[in-house]
Amino acid sequence: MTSTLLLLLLAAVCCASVIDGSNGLKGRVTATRPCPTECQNTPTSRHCWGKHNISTNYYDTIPDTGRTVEVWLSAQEGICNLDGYKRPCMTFNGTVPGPLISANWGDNLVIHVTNNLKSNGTAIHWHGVRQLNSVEYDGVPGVTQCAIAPGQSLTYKFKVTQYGSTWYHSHFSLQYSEGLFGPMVFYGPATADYDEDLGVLFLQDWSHTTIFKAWDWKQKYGITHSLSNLLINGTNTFDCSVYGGADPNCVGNGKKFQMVFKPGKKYLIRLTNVALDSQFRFSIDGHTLKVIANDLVPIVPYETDSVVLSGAQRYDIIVEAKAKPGNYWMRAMWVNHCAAVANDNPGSGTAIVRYDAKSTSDPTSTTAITLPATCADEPSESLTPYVKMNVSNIAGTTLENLNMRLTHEGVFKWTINSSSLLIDWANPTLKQMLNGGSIFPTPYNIIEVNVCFLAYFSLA
Ligand SMILES: [Cu+2]
Repeated sequence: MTSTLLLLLLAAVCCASVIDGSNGLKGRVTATRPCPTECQNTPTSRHCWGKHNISTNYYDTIPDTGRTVEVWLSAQEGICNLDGYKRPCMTFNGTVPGPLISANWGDNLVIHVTNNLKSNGTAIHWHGVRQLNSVEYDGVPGVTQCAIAPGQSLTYKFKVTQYGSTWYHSHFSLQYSEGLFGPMVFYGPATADYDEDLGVLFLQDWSHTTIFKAWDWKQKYGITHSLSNLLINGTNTFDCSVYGGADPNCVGNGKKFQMVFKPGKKYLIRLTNVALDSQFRFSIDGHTLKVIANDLVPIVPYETDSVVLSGAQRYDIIVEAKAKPGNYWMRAMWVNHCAAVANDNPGSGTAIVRYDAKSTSDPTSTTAITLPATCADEPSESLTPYVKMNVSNIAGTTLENLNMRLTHEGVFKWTINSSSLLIDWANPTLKQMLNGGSIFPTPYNIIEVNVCFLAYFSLA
């Protein structure tokens, strides 16, 4: 009994204990060797992650780091000048994009959100984050929670079961397009090596009028207000002369985003499309992109000269600095033919890659890449998940009729089976279900599915 206990204890302490039972002393530890060092994640071993690695099935295996990352976010109003034009906006902690939330795979996140907006409720969604046993923190007002009232706070708590790149944003009305979004990075292994992680690179569109005003005009008068500009990581230039030089809000001090490359280094860039409308085709003149992850799913790497991002999508790319040292345009080509709302500066989505940090000149590089002909995603044959998972036992499918209708107030609404849902913010559906509710009004379009099917259903 004692020796068994000893054996178990030693085995627990040292994973590589050698047990020799051949000398007749069954179960006695006769020799040990040092534990092998856990696989370290370094520039030449990005597939490693301690006891886990890039082959670990992250659906079944969730590391427990025992660490909690605590973050405080304030949703507030202010004046933003992102491209040389001052306008009212909404921010997290005073900046657009908001502060980086980062954690390790297996950490616990505790995020305190305070609503300091004057008259709007809010709720924050962690885009693409698996809310395993924490669905009440998914951040969808009227579905998983009541909106946070002005002056109130809510603490979101969830476990980081995935790794990769994503973003957080208000899920309340149009607030994210007013600036209420920020980067979220979960560190973990990768399917290819890189030297330096340059973080999230946001591709965004931007309006010089508030989106709430634009929405109001659309609803009341049917006028579609075009957006004004495109931004990369929340910044760009803007030519005030188009406003006749008479608009006092156009101060014209916008800047292009810049990145500095050292020759021979490999950089990880976490591309994220946070636009209100449409896709981007991203490229860097003179450089090849190695794509290693899509939407928190590590993929078998593939090389390409450009990558197309639909709304809210993320692609992690590795770019090797092996062009002739100089200045190069980084391009987020806005796919105008896939947009419902026009942009006054559809060609403005550029930033600069420099090999010399001191250089201030504009690149003269060119590209042969053109806008995609269709509004399709990256080709599905390029997107092979690194960890194979079997999804063949989905128990059932239902076919529902998605459409649009024009209301008598002249507003377009999405429909499922000809009805649209105006959610009751004061009575979230999750609460209704927890209270045993089983009767829902027709607009809720309740579709009965079995438990297996439900396991694959995701909110928002
Ligand atoms: Cu989202």
